[in-house]
Amino acid sequence: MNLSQDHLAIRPVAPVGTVRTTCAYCGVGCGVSATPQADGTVAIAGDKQHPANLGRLCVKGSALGETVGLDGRLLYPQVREADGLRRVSWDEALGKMAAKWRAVIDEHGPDAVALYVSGQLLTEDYYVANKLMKGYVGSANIDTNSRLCMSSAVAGYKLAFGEDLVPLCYDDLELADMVVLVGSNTAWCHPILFQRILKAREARPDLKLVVIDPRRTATCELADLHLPIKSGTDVWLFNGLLSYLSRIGAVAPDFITDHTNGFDAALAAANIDCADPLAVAKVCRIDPALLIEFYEAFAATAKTITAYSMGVNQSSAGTDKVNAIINCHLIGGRIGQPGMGPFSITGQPNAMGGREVGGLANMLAAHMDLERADHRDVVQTFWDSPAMARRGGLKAVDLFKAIEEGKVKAVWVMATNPLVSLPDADQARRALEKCELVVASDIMQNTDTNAYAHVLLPALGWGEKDGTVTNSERRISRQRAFLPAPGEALGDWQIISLFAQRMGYAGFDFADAAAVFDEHARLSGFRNEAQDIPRAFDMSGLAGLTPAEYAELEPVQWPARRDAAGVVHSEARLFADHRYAHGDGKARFIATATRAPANAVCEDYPLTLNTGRVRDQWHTMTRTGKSHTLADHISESFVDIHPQDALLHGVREGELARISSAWGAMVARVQHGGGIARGSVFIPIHWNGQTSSDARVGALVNPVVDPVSGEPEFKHTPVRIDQFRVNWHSFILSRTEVNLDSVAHWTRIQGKAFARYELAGRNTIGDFSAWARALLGVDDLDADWLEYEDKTAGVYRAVHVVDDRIEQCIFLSPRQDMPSRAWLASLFARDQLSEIDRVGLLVGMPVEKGADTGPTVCSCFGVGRNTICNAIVEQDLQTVAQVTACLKAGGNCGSCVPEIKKILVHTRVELAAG
Ligand SMILES: Nc1nc2c(c(=O)[nH]1)N[C@H]1C(S)=C(S)[C@@H](COP(=O)(O)OP(=O)(O)OC[C@H]3O[C@@H](n4cnc5c(=O)[nH]c(N)nc54)[C@H](O)[C@@H]3O)O[C@H]1N2
Ligand SMILES: Nc1nc2c(c(=O)[nH]1)N[C@H]1C(S)=C(S)[C@@H](COP(=O)(O)OP(=O)(O)OC[C@H]3O[C@@H](n4cnc5c(=O)[nH]c(N)nc54)[C@H](O)[C@@H]3O)O[C@H]1N2
Ligand code: SF4
Ligand SMILES: [Mo]
Repeated sequence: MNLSQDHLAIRPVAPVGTVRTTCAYCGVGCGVSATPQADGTVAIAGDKQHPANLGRLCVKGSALGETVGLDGRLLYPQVREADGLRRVSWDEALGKMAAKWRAVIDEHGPDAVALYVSGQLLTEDYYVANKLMKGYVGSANIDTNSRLCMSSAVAGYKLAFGEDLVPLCYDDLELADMVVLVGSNTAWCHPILFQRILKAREARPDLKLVVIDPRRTATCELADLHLPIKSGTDVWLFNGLLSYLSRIGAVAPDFITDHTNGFDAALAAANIDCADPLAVAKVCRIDPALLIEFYEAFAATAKTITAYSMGVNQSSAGTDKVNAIINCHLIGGRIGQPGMGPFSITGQPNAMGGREVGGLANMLAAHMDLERADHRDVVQTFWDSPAMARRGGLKAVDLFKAIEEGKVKAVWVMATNPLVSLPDADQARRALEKCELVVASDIMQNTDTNAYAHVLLPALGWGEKDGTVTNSERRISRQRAFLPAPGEALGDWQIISLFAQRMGYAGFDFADAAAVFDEHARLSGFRNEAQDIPRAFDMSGLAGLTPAEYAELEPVQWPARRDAAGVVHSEARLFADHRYAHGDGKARFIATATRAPANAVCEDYPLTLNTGRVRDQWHTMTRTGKSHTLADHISESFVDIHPQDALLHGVREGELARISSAWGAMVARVQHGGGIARGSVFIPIHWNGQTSSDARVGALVNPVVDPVSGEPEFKHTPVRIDQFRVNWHSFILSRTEVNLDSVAHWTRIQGKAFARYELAGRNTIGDFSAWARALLGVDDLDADWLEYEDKTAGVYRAVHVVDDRIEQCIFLSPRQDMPSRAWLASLFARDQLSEIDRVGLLVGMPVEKGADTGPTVCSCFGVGRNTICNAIVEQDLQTVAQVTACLKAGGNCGSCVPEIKKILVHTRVELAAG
């Protein structure tokens, strides 16, 4: 495969003008303007009219155009046979699936089949998948990767409010006087929301930003207060806060009496071991003065928002963490008014749409309860369906256990990559290996999960598919197609509907996405007013749209109801009337007892593994991994460890280490990021079998789950770290794929017109030149091949030049200290190598000053670390604003501002020290 062509693989398109759509990534749900160009590329800009982002985009959103190429796409249905995959027709693929499902259901009942779906499906896809399983197959064995993401938030809201309701909207973040971010690296994971908060603080410096996170993240760099609590101690912290608020009288007695239940029990539970702030500070391992400062600020600030994400949800006490936070809002009646409340920030673009359609195994469509006979009746009547699931289905982790045990015999995985993202990911592999029929719907041909699928189904991807997504503030936005469908790919809802029809089910003859949306909107209002307490999830005002109205639907928040005159009324925030969804109309305090994470460190596994995201990659990298812009910021998996722990465990910065747990092992490069506390390590979630030989962190993660929500404890696994001994280090930049068979450890990184490989090996290399030629596939002895060798030092470098242009280069050393990748990458952008470049290549460093820009800091403008450091020194820059004025860095999405700030401090300290 020729990468220089292939990574740009483009489809022939007839330009359609600018299409307004919604970003493919995070739950902020930014509006995007996409303009396909005549040359097949797509120009991307922020949609100025979208209320979530008003024209701004973060670096991932800005780079969307680099990810829509057809290279690596899954384009045709395929079936696995003894000798590999065979291309088949849709008819054959669906026929094979339907025959097996029918046989399994007939013999073992409906619970022997399952769907495992995703918050990256559109609401229309998600709705049809749920209808199929719950109303036609008659099983609730449909769960979603959102189980791994925000099921604790759902459980907490349902316990407190009686319905899964996010009470706030984004504007509230700008109206608040204090924003507390708990377990949320917002600067990197929800960058546009973070920018909105920062902008609000610029205008109103009194707005206080507090971050509660065991790591000092990029988000903390710009916070007013950071509480680096010991991981897993959030319930102590918030129970302590509840106790404190009650003690100092920061309570709203009338609100508690009139609108809530359970206060006394919750307070009593909090007082058991959290009444003394000193004791709480000790458990949380923070300075008591810091704790008191936070408690005092919280007590004094009515307009406080507590926003939380995975540091809260992904815990064996996730639901309790959520309720401990909500309790602290209920005690002061701080909810339902502008600028205040408990805010679950959702991760995926359509996590919220999944909640609307009942995407989780324990929910029913339109926020109805699977456990309630009257609700089941409403839904079944509306669907006019032959069956109805009667009890909750298997939650993700249990589902994969049941597959391994042979209880579930056929599974259909859709828009998620469980072999990478589930905890104990090797168990997931064993499960799929054993399963009689694994079907995977994806947009990519090669994923870790697809390798175990018997049937592969090609889905339309972002830019090709059409439908709606709902963001964290309940705002429904359209994703619109602006590219033609590639190969034989179909929209997920279409695939599910075709399958349902093959199963003989009526009720799936939707004409288009608009028809599915209409049915979903109608169900949300069906018999809703007749309920004692109408569900807040009601978007019936959006039912009955004409196809043109659906096509042009503007972003709109639910509830969205139509009045008698036909005007749609949408609500930005909930609970202004103090009416909650429990039978008595009141909210509930939930007693939250403290408990430590499920597994503590021990002699064999003395460190705690925390996992999460980096700024420029999305999940398992099937899409962001295609972008060279996004590859530069952090290009390899790493394990962030405190320098003293590194010393203790015999690992060194820059070198490879093996990290292992009771469940599995992986390899990553040791890093001292400066933000990690002693006793823990942090590893990103993104790298997997397609991008690295052995950097799949899911294999290590403890599969223990929260007892209420079933959400796994992704942030707390006992691990050990050991040296990963190798004899040599090497890296390659190449316009063509290389042969990695004999390499002990590798990572593949997308470059602009080349791929970069970081390699390490254990074998002894006899003939350097022969070794290099074999890896790069250059057997022509007449090739333009420059090389340098120092046999005694074990150092070797070679450059393969074709038509005066660099084609490949390889560097080998027993040590990690090799030339700058950024400088070499810049040579691939040239049509011709100059003499000075050739000299540089052989001496292994740039000869020209400034040629090495260093690793990318600002991905939007491609500004490297060295460039920033040089500018600071040479132009005596003092502030981030000056760096931005000088180099543009940080001037677009702003996500690199925390890093620029760090570099600035560091460089100025070095300058001062001479
Ligand atoms: N760049 C990027 N952005 C993304 C994504 C992506 O893949 N890449 N994915 C999206 C998705 S699906 C999601 S769910 C969100 C996730 O967004 P976030 O929740 O912000 O991201 P994470 O990095 O998973 O974890 C957040 C923080 O929780 C902290 N933490 C760990 N343990 C504890 C604890 O016990 N208590 C507290 N208080 N904090 C703790 C971690 O140190 C980490 O900094 O991001 C979304 N946005
Ligand atoms: N250790 C650890 N593990 C984690 C987490 C963590 O913090 N730590 N976080 C968890 C969380 S919050 C999440 S959300 C998950 C995410 O984990 P996954 O959902 O497994 O990750 P993705 O890479 O987003 O997988 C999406 C898949 O769908 C494909 N795809 C993209 N678009 C479409 C489409 O339109 N249709 C179809 N059919 N397929 C499509 C992609 O190619 C990809 O294979 O990871 C979880 N796992
Ligand atoms: S913040 Fe970035 S990733 Fe999230 S929706 Fe907006 S542009 Fe997309
Ligand atoms: Mo997520």
